[in-house]
Amino acid sequence: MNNLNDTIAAISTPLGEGGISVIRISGKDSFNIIGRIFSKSNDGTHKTDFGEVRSHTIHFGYCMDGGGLVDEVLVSVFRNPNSYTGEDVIEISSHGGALVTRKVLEVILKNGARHAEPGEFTKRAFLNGRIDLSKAEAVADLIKARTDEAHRSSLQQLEGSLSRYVNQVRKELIEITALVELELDFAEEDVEFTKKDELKRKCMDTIKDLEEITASYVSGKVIRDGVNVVIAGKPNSGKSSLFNALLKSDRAIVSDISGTTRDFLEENIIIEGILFNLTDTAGLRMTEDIIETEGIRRANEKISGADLVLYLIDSSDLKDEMAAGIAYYEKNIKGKNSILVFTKSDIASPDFEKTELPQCNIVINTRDDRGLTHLKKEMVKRVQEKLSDAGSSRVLLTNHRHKLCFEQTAESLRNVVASIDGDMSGEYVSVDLRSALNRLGEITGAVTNEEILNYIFSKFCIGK
Ligand SMILES: Nc1nc2c(ncn2[C@@H]2O[C@H](COP(=O)(O)OP(=O)(O)OP(=O)(O)O)[C@@H](O)[C@H]2O)c(=O)[nH]1
Ligand SMILES: [Mg+2]
Repeated sequence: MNNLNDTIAAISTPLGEGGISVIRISGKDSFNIIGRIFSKSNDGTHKTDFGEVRSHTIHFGYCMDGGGLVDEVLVSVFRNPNSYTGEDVIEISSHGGALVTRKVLEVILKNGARHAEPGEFTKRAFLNGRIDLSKAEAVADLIKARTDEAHRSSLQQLEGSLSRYVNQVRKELIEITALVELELDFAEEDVEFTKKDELKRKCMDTIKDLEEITASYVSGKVIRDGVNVVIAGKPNSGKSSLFNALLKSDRAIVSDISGTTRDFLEENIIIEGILFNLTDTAGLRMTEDIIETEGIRRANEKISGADLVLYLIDSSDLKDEMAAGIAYYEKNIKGKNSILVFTKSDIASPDFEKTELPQCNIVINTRDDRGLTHLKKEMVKRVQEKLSDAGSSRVLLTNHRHKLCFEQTAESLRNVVASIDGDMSGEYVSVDLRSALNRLGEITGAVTNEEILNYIFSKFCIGK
C-alpha cells in the first residue's frame, strides 16, 4: 500500500443524501484523468487541459462518461506540493445523491485511478513529508471528536504540540548519544567527552518529564474516548428506565416483567462537556433461561471493564430483598468506581425508610428530575476526581500507542541510568540510548515500520 506511483480516488463525504458530495483524486495522473472526464459543455466537446490550469482554482462543468452526462460538477485543482497529500489533487463536488456520487467515482476508476484504502490520502500526506505521524493521528481524532474538549486536544496535536515536545527530547538525546559514541571511538585514548553525572542527571530529568506526560493519559483517554458507565442491578430494578431517562429517549424497552433486557445496549451522552458511554445491561440473577444467562455473562463482562458502575436497588422492594441487594453491592461492586442508586423513590416501600443505607447513595425516580440531576452531578464529580492531577502536564496524551512509546522510552533511559550507576562500558549506555531514540521516533514517524503504519491508517475512514 506504500506505492506512490498510482493515482487513487475515493468519495470523501459520508454516504447518503446531502447537498453535495466530494470525490477526491490524488497522484501523478490526477490531471490527465480529470481532463478526460470533464467538459465545460454538456455535450462533452469542450475539454480543459488541467496541466495548464493554475493551482487553487475552481472550474464549473460536466462529468462525462464517454458521450453520456453523469452530473454537473465543480472541480477544485491543487497542484503539488500545495495539496493535502503533497501530490496533484483534484476534488470534484457533485450533487449529493448516493448513486450520482458513486457514478462519478466509477468514471474516475474507469479512467485509470485505483480505489483508495482507508486513510490512504492521509498516509500519502505522511509519506510525502506533509505531516508527521502524530499529526496524521490527530486528523483521525479530530474527525471523531464528540466534545469541545476532544476537539481542542486533537487540534492542539494537529498543530504540533506533541511533535514539538518529542522532537526537542530527541534532539537532546541525539546529542548525548553522539558524545557517548564518540567516546567509544576513542576508547584507547581514554578521553571523556561526557561527564557521567551530567549524563545521568539529564536522563533522570527526561524520565521524570516522560512519566508526568504518561500520567496525563488518564485524562486524555477520557477526553478522547469518554467514560464507560455500566448500569447494573437485579431484574426490574429500573435500569432501562434510568438509561432512557439519562438519554431523554425511549431507547430501551421497559416493562414490569423481570428479565426484559436480554442483551446490553450502548448509547452516548455528554454531561458538562464529558462524554459518557452508557451501557444498559441484563438484570443480575440466577436463571435457567439460556439467553438470559448469556445476557448476564455479558453484563458481568461489561461491569469488569467499566470506568464507573451505577448499581441500582429498587426501593419499592421488601426489606430482605433490599438487604440482599446491598450485600451484593458491598461484596462485588463497591471496590470499583461505583455509585449506589436507589430507584423508584415515588413508590418506596415502608421498609425503605427503616433500611440502613450505606453512605454515598443517591435516591432517584424517573417521574421527577431532582434525583437524576443529583446523579448526573455525582457522575461528573467522579470523573473530575480522576482528572484533577493530570491537568498540570504540558502535553496531553490521548493515544494509547503514544503512551506505550513514552513508557518504553522511559524504561530505556532507566537502563541507561542503571548502566552508569553500575559503571558499565559505554556500549551498554549507547544501546539503550538508541532504543530510547527509536521508541520516541515512532511517535512522530521519524522511525517507522510497515506494521505501525498499517495499524494507524486502517483506523481511518475511506476518503480521508
Ligand atoms: N413508579 C416507578 N416505576 C418505575 C421507576 N423506574 C422504573 N419503573 C418501573 O419498573 C419496571 C421495571 O423497569 P425497567 O427499567 O424495565 O427495569 P430493568 O432493571 O431494566 O429490568 P430488566 O431489564 O428486566 O432487568 C417498569 O414497569 C418501570 O415502569 C420509577 O422511578 N418509578
Ligand atoms: Mg432492562
